[in-house]
Amino acid sequence: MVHIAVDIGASSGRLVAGEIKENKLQIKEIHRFANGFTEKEGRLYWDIDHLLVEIVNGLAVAKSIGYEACTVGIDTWGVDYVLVGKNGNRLQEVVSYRDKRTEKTIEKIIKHIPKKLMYKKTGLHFLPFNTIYQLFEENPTLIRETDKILMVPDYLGYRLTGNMVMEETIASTMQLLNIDKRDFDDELLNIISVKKEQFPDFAEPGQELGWLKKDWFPAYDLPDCKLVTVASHDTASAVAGTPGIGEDWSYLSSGTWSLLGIETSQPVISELSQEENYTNEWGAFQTYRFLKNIMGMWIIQEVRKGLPKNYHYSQLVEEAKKVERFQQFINFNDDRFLNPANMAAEIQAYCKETNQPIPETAGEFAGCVYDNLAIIYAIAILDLEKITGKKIECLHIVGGGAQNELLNQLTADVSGKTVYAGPSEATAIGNLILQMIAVGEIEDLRAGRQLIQKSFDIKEYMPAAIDQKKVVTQFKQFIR
Ligand code: ADP
Ligand code: LRH
Repeated sequence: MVHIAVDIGASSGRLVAGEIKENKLQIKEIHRFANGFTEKEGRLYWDIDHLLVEIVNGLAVAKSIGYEACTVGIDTWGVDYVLVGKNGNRLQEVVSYRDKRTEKTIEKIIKHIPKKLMYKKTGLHFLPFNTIYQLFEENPTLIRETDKILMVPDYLGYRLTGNMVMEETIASTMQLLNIDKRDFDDELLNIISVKKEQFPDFAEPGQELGWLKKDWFPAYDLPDCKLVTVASHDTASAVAGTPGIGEDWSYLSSGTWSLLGIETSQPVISELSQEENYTNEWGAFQTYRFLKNIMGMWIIQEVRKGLPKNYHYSQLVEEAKKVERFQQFINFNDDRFLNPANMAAEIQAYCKETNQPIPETAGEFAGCVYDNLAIIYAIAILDLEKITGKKIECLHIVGGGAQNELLNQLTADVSGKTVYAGPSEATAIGNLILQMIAVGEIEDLRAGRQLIQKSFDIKEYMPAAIDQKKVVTQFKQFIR
């Protein structure tokens, strides 16, 4: 049977068809489209209606190439949501998590509840854009008019089937769930004046969502699609699609964000994990994603926008290879890089302030981004080992960024760990694997990961001997 993954990240979306043939998972990208937010009257919004149209366009492509019937799963980026009124309509445009409205909201919320207690209850990292802070900043009248708050992938599923759920992996990114109760935390809901009834019932990955209402889209010739809830948070799907075997592997889901962590069966909540801002998001099959959000490819995406020439990412990698390594040390995880007006200028300003060489060319910018990301990844692995007391043997890099062989090698070199890169479409693959488990084509996640291992080309990068302590120490001088 054919399955279709709808995977929408912050920079692009795609529909990927997958089926098992000759004991291998075969995938085919059938539709791809750009994603991004735009500014309207000082606020940043996603174009959610356009995303819906692109999904339907992609399903029409599926039909045109001969897929008559399939299952479909949707995953998207985390934290953002849609307010839906009593008549089922969207009450406002979907605000992007990079909007500045929540810049100071963590401080406001922790006046109502100690940070430590909030971390203990939720296990979630403190990022200014978590759903809890966004809802706190919403117009109270609009919140009162809201019948249901739907996370983005759940809203898209609703617009295709008419059925509302709150899939648990994406729900966990809200920082509103109590990790012990595995339900909403009443105290946190009270603080933001939102009622539990304003969310739909929880759903787990693998549950049936419903049939695509083809008659809602009369202009299209569509296949018969049964929608299945997958791990609707893209990072949860990416981890499900990472071919780690055994116990000692870590992952880096490398897209707009770099999410570096381990899969655990229990949350890890300690003073140290809070101090280093590690999170425990919920994964498929009651696992946890103990990970760190690292600013990631967003930095190069934003630098690229401002370059005089239109560089392909692979060209930027080639340019970066030509420059000397470790010319600047920049903590890209600093909030100043979350959404500056001009990323290249922000990097230059930082270098000037810290008396470091100022990048000018495409290669110098890309080189400085990749060098520093490699160091940040290496530090994140060291911290993971320190927090968990676990020895990590290797790092699996998946996502679009896994195609960056310079960064893969640098990451191996600075971390001293063996890096395995690929698949670059791990998120869509994880989405497909969960659909296949749901219909009984694959037994479990472990079998799914073994299938990925044998179906895709995974590149190995062995660490070269470099003085990793020196670069890490030099870098740490610049962490505020
Ligand atoms: P998201 O799902 O968050 O939108 P992706 O997983 O699609 O992100 O990854 C996008 C990133 O992958 C780009 O920002 C870019 O840095 C990287 N990338 C894509 N193609 C290549 C390539 N050929 N070489 C190196 N990096 C690439
Ligand atoms: C990656 C991601 C990440 C979230 C961020 C908002 O796409 O879902 O896991 O923290 O977007």
